[in-house]
Amino acid sequence: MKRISLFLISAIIFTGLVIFQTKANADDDVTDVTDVNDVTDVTEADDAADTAIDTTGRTTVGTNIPEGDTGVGNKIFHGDTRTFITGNVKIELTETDNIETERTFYRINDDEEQEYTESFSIEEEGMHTVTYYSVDRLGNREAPGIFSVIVDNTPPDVILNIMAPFVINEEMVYASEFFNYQYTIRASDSASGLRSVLYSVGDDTVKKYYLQPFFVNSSVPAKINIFAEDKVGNFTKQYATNIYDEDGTLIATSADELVITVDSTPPEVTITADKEFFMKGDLQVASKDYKFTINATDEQSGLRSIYYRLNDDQKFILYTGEEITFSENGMHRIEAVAVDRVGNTSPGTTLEFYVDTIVPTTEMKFGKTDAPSADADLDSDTEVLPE
Ligand SMILES: [Ca+2]
Ligand SMILES: [Ca+2]
Repeated sequence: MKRISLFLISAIIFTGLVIFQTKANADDDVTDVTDVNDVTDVTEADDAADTAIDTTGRTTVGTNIPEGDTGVGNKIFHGDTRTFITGNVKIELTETDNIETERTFYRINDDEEQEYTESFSIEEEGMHTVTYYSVDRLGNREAPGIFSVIVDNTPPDVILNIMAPFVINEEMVYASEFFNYQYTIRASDSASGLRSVLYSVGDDTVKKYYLQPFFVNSSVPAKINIFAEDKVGNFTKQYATNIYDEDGTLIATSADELVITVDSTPPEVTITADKEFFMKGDLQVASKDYKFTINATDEQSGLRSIYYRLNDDQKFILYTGEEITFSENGMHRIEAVAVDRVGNTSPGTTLEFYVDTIVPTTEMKFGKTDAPSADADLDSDTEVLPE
């Protein structure tokens, strides 16, 4: 019978170390509850130690994300049913015997059995079974211990999804300096599992990612640094990028390849009458037959919509190409704004004019005739000669 203890001291020394302890004493007690508890305790201690060494250091606000794109870790992680290590973790076999142990042997999977002389590691990823035993001076041979570990050298997979209401117009991709880009990080680790995901926006402080999208206001996508770590300390800063428009259409898989043109120019709006105004001094005068239309153009992202209001209206309403006419006599005003497809709104364009509906009035009176008349003598400009 054998007894296996698993000690994790990776927190104390730089390289992780798994120790399988073998006892050549055949009478020794078997797996007892205490051992299980010990393992559990050690796992917790390991987690705590990991926190002390790595996670805390990295999550502290203002800490930079470590250099390097990827790295193979050196931690040991006890899952509910399985133990994970990396190719960097050293496995050590220690033996005890009541008299004296002679030699210890081990075998990895179905490989050839070898004598144990120093700690070893398993580079190859996947599930491995280590079989080990010792023989004492008197030829007593321990029943082999078997322990399975899963080697995980692969850092988490990370995808950054960027979404914004991009506009594609004539094969150009337009954005606005008012855009709030939405960033979602998807990280997963198929072996030991994900421990944590940290990110920073440009040179800003490092934050922990809590599965919630975050938003950054900018004209083009911000540089996002992502640091994802699995439970055995493999980390990655490399990630795939998907850039989507608001409808969820994938428009690029790299922020570098995507050429974004920032449209910061609102549409230009014109309000026109179908006939020329009659000018009375500076006053533009129209009749009730004048028909007004509103036009807007945007050379970049394109026009989205036009809104207008008349006279003292409080609210703008959507303009849908209708002809606007006025039947009331007096001053009138048309005010229009236009919005382009990335959301730039033009300042108000106003046209003021007078609509004249008042008909002329004509009076008839008798004027002077060329022939002198009796009345003519009374005209002031007629010189009345003295008698
Ligand atoms: Ca992994
Ligand atoms: Ca524009």
